[in-house]
Amino acid sequence: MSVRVADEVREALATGRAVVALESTIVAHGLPRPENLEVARRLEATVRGAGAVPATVGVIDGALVVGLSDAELTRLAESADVAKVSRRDLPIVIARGGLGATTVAATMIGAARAGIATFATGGIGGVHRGFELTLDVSADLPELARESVCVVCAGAKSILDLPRTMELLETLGVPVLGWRTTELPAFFSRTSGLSLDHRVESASEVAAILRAKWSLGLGGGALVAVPPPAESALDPHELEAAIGTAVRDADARGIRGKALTPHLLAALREATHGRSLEANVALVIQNARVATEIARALADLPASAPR
Ligand code: PSU
Ligand code: MN
Repeated sequence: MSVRVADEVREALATGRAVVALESTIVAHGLPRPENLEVARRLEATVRGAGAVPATVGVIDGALVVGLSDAELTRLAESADVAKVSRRDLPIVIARGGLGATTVAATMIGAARAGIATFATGGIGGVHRGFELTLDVSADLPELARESVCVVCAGAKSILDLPRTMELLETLGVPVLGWRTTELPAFFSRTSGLSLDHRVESASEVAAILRAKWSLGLGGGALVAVPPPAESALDPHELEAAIGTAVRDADARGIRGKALTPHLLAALREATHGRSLEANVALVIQNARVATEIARALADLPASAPR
């Protein structure tokens, strides 16, 4: 069996308790050591503290694991060569018995197979700047159209082409809900200049929208976009120059494909010194809290309601 669901997660799901999925690419490739492991543990503790069971997803010795143990989480955070696993990579890493960190796309697949409907992350992948030449569009976007999982994020980083990312989400039929906002957040900053058509005020509102979507037979996910905490948010104008430089540098050095996102993240971290890391940690923790509220609201829906 290539999917392994942790006992605690399986029992929680069987008894109708709230469960929140978490990804591992952010741990292995998105955050520097040793903070990555600390953040991964804090995320799980946040979900627990808010009243749900956390299920971090990753590939361990060829199994797609939903609900990593602390030892497994440590392996992903500390090992030197952890594969970055998206939809296309899953069968290969599994067949070869490998170790891998799952992207938003692959984490959605794991969550969906286990029956988890809520997932918290930092930012999703999207349409890259210059995609008209490279066709670089993250596999996260089509996955959002495919798997019935609600993804709670802080929008996406402006290393991406955010207007085109929004267009593609619309085409794919993915609802994007602004969490107490009518503007798409851009991960480090609360603003992107892009307005959202739908604002939600509460977790029960999100749960009602998900129920309506899924009971209509409209499979696929939804995005809840949560603005990062104001105290640690960064100035978008300041970021723009650093992003421009990082994108041009990656292009000049021929960095593309799955290496591009981790490269841009690292370049941005350097350009902003420690402040981007602090902002990053604060926002994922907040997203884990919001996702837990949503998971609890979904678990509280009458049992007859389809999920
Ligand atoms: N964006 C971030 N931080 C991240 C990622 C994206 O701000 O850690 C990770 C997520 O795991 C996401 C993946 O699913 O990068 C997207 O990679 P790609 O663009 O190669 O699809
Ligand atoms: Mn890509």
